[in-house]
Amino acid sequence: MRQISNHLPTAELQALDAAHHMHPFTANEGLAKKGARIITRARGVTLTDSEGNEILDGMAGLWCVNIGYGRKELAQVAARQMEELPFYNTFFQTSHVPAIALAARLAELAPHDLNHVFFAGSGSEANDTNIRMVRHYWAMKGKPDKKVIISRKNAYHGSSMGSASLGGMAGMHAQGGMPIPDIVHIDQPHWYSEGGDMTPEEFGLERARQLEAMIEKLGEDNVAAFIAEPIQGAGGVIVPPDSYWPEVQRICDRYEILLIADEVITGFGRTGNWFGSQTYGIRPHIMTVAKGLSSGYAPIGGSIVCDEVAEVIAKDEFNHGYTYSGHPVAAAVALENLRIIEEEGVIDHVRDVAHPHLAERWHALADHPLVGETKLVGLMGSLALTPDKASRAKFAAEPGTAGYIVRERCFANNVVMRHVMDRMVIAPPLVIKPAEIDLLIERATKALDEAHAELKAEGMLKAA
Ligand code: PXG
Repeated sequence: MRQISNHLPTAELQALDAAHHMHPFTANEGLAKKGARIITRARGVTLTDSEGNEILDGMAGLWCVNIGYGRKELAQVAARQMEELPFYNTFFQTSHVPAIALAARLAELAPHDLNHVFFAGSGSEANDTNIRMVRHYWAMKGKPDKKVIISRKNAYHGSSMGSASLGGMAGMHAQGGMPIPDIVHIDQPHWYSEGGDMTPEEFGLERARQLEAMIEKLGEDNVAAFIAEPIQGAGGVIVPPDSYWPEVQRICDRYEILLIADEVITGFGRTGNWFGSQTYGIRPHIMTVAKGLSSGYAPIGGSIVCDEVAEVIAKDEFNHGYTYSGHPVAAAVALENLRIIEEEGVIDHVRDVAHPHLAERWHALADHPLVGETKLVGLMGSLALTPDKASRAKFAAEPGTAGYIVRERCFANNVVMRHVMDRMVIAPPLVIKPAEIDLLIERATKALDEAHAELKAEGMLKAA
């Protein structure tokens, strides 16, 4: 068998990649012509590619490497756990120490009475668990008609049939027969794009009250739950107006429905607290977690469930589970990651050092001719690209064209920033230092300047 290693020439790796590897969310034919960028190693907040470029990772991998790359403690814990017990299941009345310890730790960390954990291998799987769990909960309570889950347009909850149906991505629904039945979507609290002449506060209330209107329309007896990300991540880091979450909470308290907070991105320090629900004063019945739970070092996710729901579900066999629910190696890695976050004061660093420093630099980008607004909560931020700041105009070009150009200029300047249509987003590792933030901003500014010049030269600074 031929060895494929980091030491092969980039072109050869790219050719093998193009021949055999189907990339997620990618037009693979186009990528094959261009060749994928190949990342070979990483330390702290810095990636190295197969050409030796050092790239500042403004996205923490995929919103997940919260403690940064290259922490040997996690590698050692994984190796030790693999030697001791690489796998055992948690079905058939068995358990093991890593799953027990991680569930107990999550119960400690999670707010209120979120004391029970159903493990999964990813955020998508965890949200599939949630669909089945909330419907089964109501059936167990003698209300089998309470099945509908209300979600939001432009939400992202995963890529499996269930979780992608919860999500509100039209492009995903268009492929493969989604959404599955009994999932409906209300509008998102995206003031910049959809707020028109309303103030953000008025708009936040209006969007929250769509939840109430939808519950009334469907009938409370038919609604199982509302699911939402405290801050929409993949949708473009859409920070809701301050009026939004208190009103949603009021509505959830008034009606007999469950609230699911999808904390896959907002969990584990991203917003400056352990959970985004704490940042927004939300009291969910279930929290979805993944990503930052292990800082991406091992695939693991889960649903953290309140006493009432867990107690009802416990009365009968819940016919659901994954081979890798509570995988011992992933659970041990997650525990070590949580130890580091706590003992090294990573969340205090976000709140007291990294956020204030980044906020000052990030919001200054609002003066750039291409930037319409800047948002930052903890260490998740976004900026809107616009051809006309005053009117919050969209570009005349196909949506996403300007964003793509900025992203390409970011890569060329050795910084990773993602674009979501014509919004740029960042979510760097939580351990990022002030000097690294300065470098991120310096490179991002250069990318914005170059993109601005390119858009101008191509006559693309026209409003729609
Ligand atoms: N919920 C939320 C809020 C997420 O952001 C998932 C669930 C699904 O998790 P898994 O582990 O199944 O991927 C996510 C994942 C992007 C991007 O382009 C974002 C995610 C995944 C892939 C790409 O921003 N978020």
